[in-house]
Amino acid sequence: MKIDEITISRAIIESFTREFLDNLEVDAAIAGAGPSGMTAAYYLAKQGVKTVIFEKNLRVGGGMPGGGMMFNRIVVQEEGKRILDEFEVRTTKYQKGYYVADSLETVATICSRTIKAGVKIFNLISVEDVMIDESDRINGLVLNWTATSMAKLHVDPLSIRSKVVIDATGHDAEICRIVVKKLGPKLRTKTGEVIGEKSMLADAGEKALVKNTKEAYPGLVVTGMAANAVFGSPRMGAIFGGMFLSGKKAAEVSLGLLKKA
Ligand code: 48F
Repeated sequence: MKIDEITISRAIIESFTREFLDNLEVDAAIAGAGPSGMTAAYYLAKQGVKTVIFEKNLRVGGGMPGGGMMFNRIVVQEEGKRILDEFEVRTTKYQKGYYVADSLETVATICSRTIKAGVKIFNLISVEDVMIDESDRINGLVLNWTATSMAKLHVDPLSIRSKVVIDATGHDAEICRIVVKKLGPKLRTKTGEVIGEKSMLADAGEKALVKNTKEAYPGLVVTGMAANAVFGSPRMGAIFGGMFLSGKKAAEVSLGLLKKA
């Protein structure tokens, strides 16, 4: 068979376009393919929820590939290990209650399991705004190519509709900040604004993470480091168990919202 360049182009464009069109209306749309976003997506898809992730970067994994200060390992505690076991990510016991995993194996395995569970991940696409209904409830995302915003090109975005949106954008809590900027200080925090994360205090940070994983605004669930940033809890560094547990809880909270919708 003689390989034809135009058939390659057609295969890529048609296949991508078909999947993008198929994800214009979904049950759950997630901003960010870090540990919390991919874990939330995985558990939602396992329950038959139509789920899509938009990741602004070229690669997935968020803060995982870099491990702790570029030592590409992550640490999880007992509860976090149970989730890694479910994904079949290998861990090594360091000492009682502390397990170490290769951060690249973790990213690759979770990403693969998440996609195979039925989640579509679109990389290189940034969430630049939310879509709202007449009562200001969030019901979708506004998207643009990351390269467009990096080049500061004046290009209008496209939108997708979703019954529930999850902010899994990490330390910057980008979607919650957009809500405050565009819709006012109406988050379910003490001030209605993003409180901002506190300095490192790993045990408290990990414990607060799951508690902070909730609906922060009608139609918007917040997970991962974004949850601690929004509700003003400490950071925790390269321990990742809380991120996986938070992702799992975000899936549960979102399922509850979907049942009510
Ligand atoms: O930062 P990230 O890994 O967030 P996470 O899931 O996990 C936090 C840990 O990695 C680490 C930590 C552990 O103790 O503190 O920091 O809470 O992943 C967030 C992802 O969201 C993407 C970003 O590129 C990253 O991959 N992201 C951020 N803003 C946007 C976005 C946006 N506006 N649109 C799309 N993706």
